Parts: sequence; structure tokens; C-alpha cells
Amino acid sequence: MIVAGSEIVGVTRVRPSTLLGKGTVERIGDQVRADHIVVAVVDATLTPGQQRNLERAWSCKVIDRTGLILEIFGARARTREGTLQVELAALSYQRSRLVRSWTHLERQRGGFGFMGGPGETQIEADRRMIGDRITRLKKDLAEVRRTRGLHRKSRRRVPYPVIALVGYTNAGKSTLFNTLTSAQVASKDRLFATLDPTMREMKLPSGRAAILSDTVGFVSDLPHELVDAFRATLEEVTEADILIHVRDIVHPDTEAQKDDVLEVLDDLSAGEQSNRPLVEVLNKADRLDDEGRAALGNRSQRSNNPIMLLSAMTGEGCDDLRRTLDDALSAQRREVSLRLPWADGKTLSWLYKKGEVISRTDGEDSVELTVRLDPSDADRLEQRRTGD
Ligand SMILES: Nc1nc2c(ncn2[C@@H]2O[C@H](COP(=O)(O)OP(=O)(O)OP(=O)(O)O)[C@@H](O)[C@H]2O)c(=O)[nH]1
Ligand SMILES: [Mg+2]
Repeated sequence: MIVAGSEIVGVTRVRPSTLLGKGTVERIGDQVRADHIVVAVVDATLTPGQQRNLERAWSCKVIDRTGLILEIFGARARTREGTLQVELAALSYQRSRLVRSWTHLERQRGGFGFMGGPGETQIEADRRMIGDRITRLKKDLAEVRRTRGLHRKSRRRVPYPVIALVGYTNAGKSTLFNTLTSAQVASKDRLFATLDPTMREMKLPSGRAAILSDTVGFVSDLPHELVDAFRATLEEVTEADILIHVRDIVHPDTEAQKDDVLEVLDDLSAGEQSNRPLVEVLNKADRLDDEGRAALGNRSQRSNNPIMLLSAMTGEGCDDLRRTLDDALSAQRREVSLRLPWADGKTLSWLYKKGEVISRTDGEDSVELTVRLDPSDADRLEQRRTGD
């Protein structure tokens, strides 16, 4: 697809039938015909009527913001869950538009005093059909999620902490994912190159392993029904031990993007009040000059969370990030006190290998220990001792 042109159009007074003013509609229509444009995207919410009228005026397909996001999600969905989520979101979108035009009809009807016009029954039928399909989809989704929950539990038994990459679309999450894991995952200069989370093992400097999770990019003003539909995809994020917030530091809207991401994380209760360590990565450092670097250096001292300037592309600063992740995981360690029978030499040596033994009292037939352990190892110890 080639972008033939884009422009910001001022709307001083909304024209209900087309949103845009008459002159603008005509001018864009001329351009559409001259350049043989097949799709026009309007970065706003169009009513079904506005969409139809613009399509008629321009003789090309017209989609609005939500429509475009749904198209992108649809094209990138790979897993069954992703596909179901997109379809559910698309149907909810359609239904809300039916509701809107239905209300509109109802109002007309009231005005003219007619009861039950022909439009009403058709829309009622459409609504019912969409409603039935939505119910089916929700059931399928619940089933897919249930089995995914099982998979996640078995992964949890693999005692690795999970680190999730989050951030605005095009920030460089997949590039960093590749750099940190040296894995090959589609990384393209396109929006939403990743829809479903991708997980891979990475080694940290201390020798401990972690699972890195790449996620779909955030986007500002995501319609609420889309956020709901994608909750399961983002669920991976709420379960992570550490979040890495990847930011495109050379993007003109980088500050607004940051706010958007933090807001969504708060919604998912994965934000600051969740006590989960959040490492902020200022990516694309290779595109900053000395002055830009200095400005960022000053600002980063005013934050509680670690802020790392790096380039996912050149690898600059990535070793620092690895060390920071190691430290953050160590800081999360839990103190566990326990008494072990001498016979359990296996657990004793496992504790020495995995944890940091703070105190030890040797008794007649058992040993008392206080050990600092990664949360995932502490869970594993519990499972081991309860015979799970
Ligand atoms: N100059 C520069 N470009 C980078 C860097 N990291 C990523 N990019 C580029 O930024 C674009 C987007 O990178 P991705 O890794 O696909 O971004 P993403 O965050 O995964 O995007 P979504 O999957 O859409 O959410 C690509 O063209 C990358 O080559 C960097 O450190 N420096
Ligand atoms: Mg990506």
C-alpha cells in the first residue's frame, strides 16, 4: 500500500452529513480522482451516515479511526485468541453503529408519529444476529482463555521470572526483544507489527534466566470496546514480574505517548500502584545528538524508576539494561524461613544454589534457615514442600 497523501483538515463547523465542510469534501474528491486513490482514512469517528456520504462523494472506500485499527488488528492476528478478539471487537463496533442509527430512526418515527416502520424490524434482526454471534464468540474466547490459563500455569512451574516489553506502537519493542534474546521476530516499520505476545528466554549477567515477552503496541484513544477485547492479550503484562516501558525518544509526541501507556497500564492495574518494577527505556538513542543526550540525562534523575537511554538497533546501552533487570529481580527477592530435615539434602543444596542464605542454625535432626529467594523460586519451594 502506498500513502498518496495526508493532510490536517480544519473543521470550524461540523457539517452533520459529511463531518467536513463542502469545499474540503470537493477538494479531496478531486485529489482522490486525480491520484486514483482507493481508500481514504479519516482520523476521527464517523457516523455510518457520514461514512456513506463521503464514500459517495469521493467514489472510494472510506474508513474511520476505529475501522483502521480493526483492519490492522485483523491483518496481524495470528493465534486463535487474537482472531476471536478482533472479531468480537469488530462486531461490537458494528452493533454500536446499528444502535446509533436505530435511535436515530426511532427519533424520526416519534416525530412523524409512525409506529414500527420497516427500518426498525430489519435493524432489530441485524442486532439480534450480531448479538447471537457475540454470545458465541464470548463462549469460544472463554474456552481459549481457560486452556491458555492452563498453559500459563505450566509455564509458571518453570521457575523463570517474566519480563514484559510494553510501549507505544513503533517504539521499538520487537527490535529490543530481538536484541535481548537474539531471536528473530517480525520487526517492521509498520504499526502493530506484533499482535500476540511472543515469549522467549533470555540470560541475564548473573546467569539467571528470564522469559521476555513482546506485546502489541499501545495506541492513544483506543475505543473502549477494543481495550476490553484485547484485555486477554494484555493479561500477560499484568502477570509479569517486571515491565520494560519502551519509548521512542525521538518521536515528536513521545511525552503524550508515555502518558497514554501509563494510563492504560493503570487501567490494567499494572501501573505504579501495583508495586511492580517498571524500567523506562528511552530508545533510539542513536538518533540523538550530544545536546539531546545531555537534556535527557538531566531529566532522568527526577524519577523513582530506573531510566535507561539505549538503542535497541545498535545495542548501545543494552548491557546496562540487562544489569538493571538483574538488580530489579534481586530486589524483589523474598525472605523465607524454614526448617529442613537433614535427610533433605537435595532441597538444601537447591537453596544454596538458587538463593542467598542469610542465617542458619543446625539442630539435632534438622536445620533452620532463612533464605532470600526470587518470587518464582519461593513459589517453587512452596510447591515442592506441599508435594504439588
Ligand atoms: N534508529 C533506530 N530505530 C529503531 C530502534 N529501535 C527500533 N527502531 C525502528 O523503529 C521501527 C519500529 O520498531 P519495532 O521494533 O517494530 O517497534 P514495536 O514497538 O515492536 O512496534 P509494534 O509491534 O507496532 O508495537 C523499526 O523501523 C525499527 O527498525 C533504534 O534503537 N534506533
Ligand atoms: Mg512489535
